[in-house]
Formats: sequence, structure tokens, C-alpha cells
Amino acid sequence: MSYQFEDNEELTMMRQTVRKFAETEIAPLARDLDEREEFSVELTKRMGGLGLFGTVVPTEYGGQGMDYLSYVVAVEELARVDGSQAATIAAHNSLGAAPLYYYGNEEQKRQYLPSLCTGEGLWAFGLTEPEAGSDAQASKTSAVFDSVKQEWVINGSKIWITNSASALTKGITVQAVTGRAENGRAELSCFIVPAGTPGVTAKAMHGKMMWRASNTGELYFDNVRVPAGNMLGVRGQGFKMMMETLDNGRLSIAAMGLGLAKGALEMTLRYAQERRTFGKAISQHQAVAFKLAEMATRVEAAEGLLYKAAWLKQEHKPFQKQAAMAKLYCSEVAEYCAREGQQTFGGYGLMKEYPIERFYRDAALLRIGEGTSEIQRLVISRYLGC
Ligand code: COS
Repeated sequence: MSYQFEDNEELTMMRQTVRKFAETEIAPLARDLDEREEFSVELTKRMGGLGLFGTVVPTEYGGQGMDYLSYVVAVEELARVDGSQAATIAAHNSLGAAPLYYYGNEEQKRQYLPSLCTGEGLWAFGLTEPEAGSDAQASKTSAVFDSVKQEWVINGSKIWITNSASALTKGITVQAVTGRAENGRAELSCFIVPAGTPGVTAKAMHGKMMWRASNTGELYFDNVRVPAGNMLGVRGQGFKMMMETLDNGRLSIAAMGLGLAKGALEMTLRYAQERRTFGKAISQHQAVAFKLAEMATRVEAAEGLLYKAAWLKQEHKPFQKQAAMAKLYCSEVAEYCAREGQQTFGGYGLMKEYPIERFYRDAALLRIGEGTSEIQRLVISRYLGC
């Protein structure tokens, strides 16, 4: 299949369905949930009912079996209205369910995936630690094998983990050090840790500037025992699995950036056509018209980059470089559009009454989460052979 520049029938249907849901079900609640910093179980379940859980998981494991572009469009449409709900869906699908599907054995897939494809359960991705963010190999969380009981004993902590401390959280995939090579390098492996396993403490983090209605957790593992069969994938391949997962995840963060940028552009254009100064709509002042023209141009470029990257992934072609570029660029365009939008709203843009204020705050996460802009530039420069 060749790359096409407009939505096909399937994408049009996905866009219309999610847009209608976001505008009618999410938009009226977004400001209040943001102000109260509240994760909504109800709204999450309703997004599950819409088919937004297990999006790319095949139907035989309970998923929706969608292609990657459809998933990207769904995340984009949510983010066009609210970053928090988009974050819940993006993190659950790309970082929660995907590693279980890609690396789980048949038994693990059948055990965990079906309940993660309905909206009744969330799964989290346990990579980041207080001292291991960009340097993701610096994990201190350890897993030691107890050969008598045939169990792994996990100790350590994780931080800033989306969907890890909510009422719907069913478990987490944890990266831990399982040994050390002669050169001192950590051997990293991944483990399936169901929520409620004795020794796991999950605390919701509060006081966030952005994505305030999404669930972010801090996790502590105190002699947490999981059976030998809970290792995900191959021992010692944990870091590669985590990195491959992030390659995919970058597409959904890029989709969040594109959606936020489109939402900011649309609300700014509407406002500029209504608001009058010096006897005419401010959209007719060149200072504002040029801002809108620049925003629209960057949105168009971001869309092209992201859809191409998602299409490459969908067609099983190398997509990692373009995914990093899309994540980098879409997050920068999101921030640009939110800032220029806020500038156009003037004093009103500083008030919570106008969603541009929330968009301005939500945009900040996009250049930090799932690999900072600096990490994206590092990844891209490596592909260039620097
Ligand atoms: N896919 C598959 N394998 C990968 C990979 C990828 N995307 N990236 C690295 N690897 C492999 C390398 O091939 C290498 O394998 P060998 O040991 O067999 O040679 C191994 O992993 C180590 O790679 P490298 O030496 O490049 O690792 P670095 O420690 O230099 O880290 C970066 C590379 C910085 C790119 C990585 O740590 C990273 O992406 N950090 C950001 C993490 C992040 O996004 N955190 C936020 C999470 S929020 S959910």
C-alpha cells in the first residue's frame, strides 16, 4: 500500500466517532477534572466502551485489531479536546498493553490482555526511577531469584508512572536489574507485577502542572515476590524491550502534540474571528492573521511527519527515526500553538474559563515525557550516524 495524504473510510469513521465523544462527553468535564486534579473512573470506562482500549491488540486476545494510523487518529482526537484523557489512552495502549502483546508468551497474553481491552482495567509501564529518567539503564530496582521458591524478589521504586495508582490499575511491567556483566553493565529484565501483590505500594502523585486528570503514580517494591513465570520476554532483554516500546510510544505522544496543536489553532481562530479591536475582528489585523497562518503551517507539517511515521510502522518498515522526529516536532508545534494561542487571547488566555490556559500547561509535558526533546535529538542524531 502506498502512503496516502487523506483519511480513508476507516480513518474518517474513527475520527468522527472519537471527535463526537470528546466534544460531547469529555469537553464538559475537562475543566472541572483538571481543577480538582481528579482521575475519572467513569470516563475511562466509557472510553473503553468506545473501543479505545487494546486498540492494536488482535481480536483473538480481546483487542480491537485496529491499524496503527487509526490508533494515532483516536489519540489525536482526544488530545484535541483534553490531554489528560488522551494520556490515559495513549499510556495504556502503547506502554501498558503493547509490551504484554509483543513480548508475552501465549499464556501471559491470554491471562492479561482480554481484561485490558475493555476499559475495566489499566496496565502501567515501570521504567522511570527517581535516579533513572533519560539514563534509563541506570535502574536501581533489583530482582533476585529465589531458587527454592522459584520466585523473583523485587525491591526498589518507580516514579511518574501513568495509570499506575488508579482504582482501575491491574498491574505494571517493571524493569529491574537481574544481574551484572563483567564490565559492570546491568543485566535488565522485565516482570509482570499484578496490582495488589504483597509489598507493592502505589501512591497517586498530586500537584502536577499538567495532565491533572490523568493518573500518575509513585511505586515502591518491598520484597515483592512474583513467580518465575512472571518474567516478560527473555532475561537480559528488558532494556531493548523497553526501548522498542518507547519507539512505539513516541507515535502516541506525537499524536497528543498534533491533537493539542489542532485544538489550540481552532479555538484561537474562532476567538480571533469574534473578538474585535480598533473597529474590526482581530483576525483581520495582520499581527494576528500571521500568527494563525504560522500555526496552521506548522500543524500541517506536523501532521505529515506523524502520519508518515505511523504509516511506516503499520507497513512494518523502519520507523524509529521518524517516530523520534514526529515526537520532537509535534510536541514543539503543540507548545508553539498553545503559546501563540494564549497570546492571541490576551488576558482571557490567562483565565481557567478558557481551555487555552489548560492547553498551555498540558503542552509542557510533551517535550519532557516519554523521552525529552533532547533525547529525541540524540536518537535522531544516532540514526544520522553522528
Ligand atoms: N530498540 C532496540 N534496541 C535498542 C534501542 C531501540 N530503540 N535503543 C537502544 N537499544 C539497544 C542497543 O542496541 C544496545 O544493544 P547492545 O547492548 O546489544 O549493543 C542497548 O540497547 C543499549 O543501547 P545504548 O548503549 O544506545 O543505550 P544508552 O544507555 O546509550 O541509552 C537512550 C540510549 C538515551 C536512547 C535511551 O536510554 C533512552 O531512550 N532514554 C530515554 C528514556 C525515556 O524515554 N524515558 C522516559 C520514559 S517515560 S514512559
